[in-house]
Amino acid sequence: MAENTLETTSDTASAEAPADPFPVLGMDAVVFAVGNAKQAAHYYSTAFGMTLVAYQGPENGCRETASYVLESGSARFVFTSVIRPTTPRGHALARHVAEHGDGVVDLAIEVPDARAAYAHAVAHGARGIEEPHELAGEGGTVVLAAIATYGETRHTLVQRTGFRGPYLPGFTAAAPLVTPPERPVFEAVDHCVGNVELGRMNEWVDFYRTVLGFTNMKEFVGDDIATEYSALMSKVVADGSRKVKFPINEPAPGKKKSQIDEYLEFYGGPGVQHVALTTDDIVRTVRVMRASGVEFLDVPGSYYDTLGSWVGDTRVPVDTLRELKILADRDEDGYLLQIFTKPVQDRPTVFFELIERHGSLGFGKGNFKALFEAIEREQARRGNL
Ligand code: TYF
Ligand code: FE
Repeated sequence: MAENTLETTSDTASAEAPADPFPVLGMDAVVFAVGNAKQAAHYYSTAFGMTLVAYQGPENGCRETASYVLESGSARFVFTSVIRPTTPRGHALARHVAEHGDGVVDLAIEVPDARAAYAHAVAHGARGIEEPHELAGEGGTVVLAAIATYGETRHTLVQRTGFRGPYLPGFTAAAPLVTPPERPVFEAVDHCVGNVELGRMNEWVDFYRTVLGFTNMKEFVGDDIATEYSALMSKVVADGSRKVKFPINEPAPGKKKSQIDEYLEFYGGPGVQHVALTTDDIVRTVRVMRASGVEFLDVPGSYYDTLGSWVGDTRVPVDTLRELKILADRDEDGYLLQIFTKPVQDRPTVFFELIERHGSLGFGKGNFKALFEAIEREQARRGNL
């Protein structure tokens, strides 16, 4: 009897997964502060195949800023610029753009309960920026709260309940700027990478572990790779369901100036380095984007001479990978194809990655040498090596 009870108890315990301390539904939006949101909306429409869906500005009651919301698959980007620098919010945004250039101000996360998420984060050491507050309209409500992360970046926690509007209350639906592509050029946000100062990567990894209940993913760049050629250290944290993945980089002292130091110098501190976007057809995506003038990192032909021998068969023939400068990597779970744009603004700061995953949960560790050498060539061209 006693034995039975005990067994029942332990069976129940092992059948139920431990409750996720910080449930997450996915990325809600990547929010950029830019000098000219109108032109950014045009670039991301024509060059990245995104579709304008919503707008907020002086025409619909916002006197300080203009914001454009663009989508591709489940990915949502918001571009905001200041139109009146004399108001407090206008002033803060103008100062952000003056200091950092165009950059990411907010990695907004959709959660089932924003009040609970905010309370958990603040109770575990997060700096609150916006207390939870509810906005109503369009058939439902949205609860927003925000916490600070590295640099001047924040995480807005977004809870949508029955809300049917195009983005948030206050935004109105907008027509596409150009004819939308028949199929999205990319599908979703895969991961968002932060650059932090020398020696602070582990602090930020601990922040995500304690404040948001995230866990480490196995991929990391340690001392060995760092001193050999990458000049950076990197660890990846993700929420319990792996819907949101945040690698964190710090510079590593090496023979040459780290690409992370270059970023920190030109961004004026820590911030978002790259946003990776998933595609189920990277060849098509890269052809479309190259044809629209997006620049990608160059990869030497020698990379492809040996690729087939270690990466094995991939969906895309090596000759096509070589033509388009797409990288490939394989691990025990499968393989991935990936490519990196050059920085998309004048400062050598924010860039994008396109990634097509076939089982692999990694980040392209096998490509770090080729990738970081390509980045170093770009650094040298800019006179920053
Ligand atoms: O997200 C990642 O970890 C990979 C690898 O400057 C990477 O995309 C890391 C640092 C970097 C470029 C790519
Ligand atoms: Fe990446």
